[in-house]
Amino acid sequence: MGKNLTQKIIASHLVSGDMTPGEEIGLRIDQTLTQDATGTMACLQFEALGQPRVKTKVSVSYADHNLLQTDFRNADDHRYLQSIAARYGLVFSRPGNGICHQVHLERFGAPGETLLGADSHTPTAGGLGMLGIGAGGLDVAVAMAGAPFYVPMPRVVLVWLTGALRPWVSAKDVILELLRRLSVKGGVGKVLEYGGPGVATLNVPQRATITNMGAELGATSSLFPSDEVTRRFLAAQGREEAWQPLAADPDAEYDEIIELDLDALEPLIALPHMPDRVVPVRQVAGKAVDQVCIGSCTNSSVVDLETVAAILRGGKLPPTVSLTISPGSKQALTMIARSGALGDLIAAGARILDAGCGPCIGMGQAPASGAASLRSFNRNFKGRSGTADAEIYLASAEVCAASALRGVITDPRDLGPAPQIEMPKSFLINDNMLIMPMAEGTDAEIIRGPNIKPLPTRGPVPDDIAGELLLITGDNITTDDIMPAGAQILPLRSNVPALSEYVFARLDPTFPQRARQAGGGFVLGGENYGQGSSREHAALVPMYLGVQAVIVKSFARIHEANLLNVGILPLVFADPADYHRFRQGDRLRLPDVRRAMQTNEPLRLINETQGFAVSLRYELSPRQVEIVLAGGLLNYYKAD
Ligand code: MIC
Ligand code: SF4
Repeated sequence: MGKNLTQKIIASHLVSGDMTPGEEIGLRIDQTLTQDATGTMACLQFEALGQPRVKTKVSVSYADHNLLQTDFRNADDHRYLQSIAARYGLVFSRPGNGICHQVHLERFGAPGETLLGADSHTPTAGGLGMLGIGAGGLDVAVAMAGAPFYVPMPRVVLVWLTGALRPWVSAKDVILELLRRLSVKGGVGKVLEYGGPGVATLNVPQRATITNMGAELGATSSLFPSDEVTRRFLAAQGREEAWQPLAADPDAEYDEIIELDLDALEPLIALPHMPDRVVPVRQVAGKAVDQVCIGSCTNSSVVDLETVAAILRGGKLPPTVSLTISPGSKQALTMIARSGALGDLIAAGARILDAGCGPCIGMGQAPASGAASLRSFNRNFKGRSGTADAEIYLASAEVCAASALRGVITDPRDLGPAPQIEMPKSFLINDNMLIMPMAEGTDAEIIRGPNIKPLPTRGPVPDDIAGELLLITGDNITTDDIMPAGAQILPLRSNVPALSEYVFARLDPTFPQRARQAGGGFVLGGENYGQGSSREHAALVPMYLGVQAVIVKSFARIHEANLLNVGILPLVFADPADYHRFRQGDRLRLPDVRRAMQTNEPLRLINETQGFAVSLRYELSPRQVEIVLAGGLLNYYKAD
């Protein structure tokens, strides 16, 4: 039996386990990426591991999220990251060089290699045939130290593409269509592997838009073959030597097959407040928009920006619309500056922001109260923009540009012929914003500002856990709900005590105080708990507040791993109906935890207030049980 491409890359990096879906496998990691919102913690953890130098082929530390620098804190974090990179052998990508995923695709990605990133959109690299997986900072720190990354062997879904995109229909519409069909939990435990005759019609920036937003499906990764199109992209980046052809065997088997006819797609849009609330643009056309934001790791390549410029050329924004453009990389920004497209954008009235994440993570450009904001981004979770009652819509760069011009949500097909923008034959290469590490053995000084606080720690999990039920959440709770980001909070990512004031801030601002008063306790959740970002802070900070166990109907992969990495028990109701029997404030007890978990028995959760008990399961390998019982991954490694 032939292998699919996912199995081929996994097989060539397998260090433990067998490739049965759901079973834990250990993977050798070739490259890592971290960014400044997850990277400070990952670097503190790397320091705690006591290794002299990173052991990967390439590890890059990006500064792209925290670019507002409203006070000393962002700048201090960046200086710390830069000094760590110099000392331990990481490449440092300076603020202004661009968004980690975009820059990594341009300058580092390599077909057939593995990339572990402390950011959920790491699968963007799948546009190049590289297996990119998102993880918590600690998992990435451990991979930087040369240890394998453990993940359940994914089921592999073939997305069979036929036809070609019609004018004004874009790669964003491909992934929005998949979100419409599969929902935000439809990809959990899976890799989406693209195949079929439609693949060759998509260039690498288009493929990367699709693999990027596969994260919103909850997928472990998304992957395109490496073909002639990939070779041309790498050659245009001056990196043809990184190319190798890669494809599934003709007789490869898949766990599932989805057919998607590119010809049949039309412009789509995600309605507030979930990326899977997708409808055709024409269904909401005519709705007024107050703000349009173009950029993010989904849609900020030079091809996207040239397309937007072509649509806006000679036009003028209506007085009701504010338009911002955040380029994905310095490369993309320099290229539109040289081509004149930047001038067209500015002339039309666009505001040009730093090459970075910007409004996507709520670092500036919070919309006005109750405003409608249309964005070419990947997430529209409630409140993430910085304005609790703003309505955020997600669509392609084309739909965004057309709507900005008209002041209302617009199907771009109404604008007449579509601009034809080809991928450049050669990209402008200038790596002067990448700082190479110092030679091994150099005693580079590590510079810590006052905002960088020590890592919180905890002891092993006790045998008997009792406490209060602190909060009951619903389905699809995101890590933005658990540990919000944005301009006020993001600068605190290396300061857990300060961050702890904001845990669950959007769901229940009294949570931190109640958790402190109760000395910690339990949290209950519904389906797909912890979806979205990879931020380990959504586990680390609740641990700091004393949360002992999170009990849900089902977990999102990265968050579940982050919980056990900090020693919080990630538990699942054996009977999901039991979720409804609990009330906030109930006194709960988990007896006999260590013995039961060491012998792989279900746990019993006793509700002492209401006088009943329910059964709980956990989907953890024996290795993961040891980690969580040790009180987390750092304790586990230190005990080694
Ligand atoms: C996001 O898009 O939510 C982020 C910010 O990039 C996160 C990482 C983080 O919280 O730092 C992600 O997607 O993993
Ligand atoms: Fe940055 Fe947004 Fe991409 Fe996250 S999703 S890496 S915040 S651009």
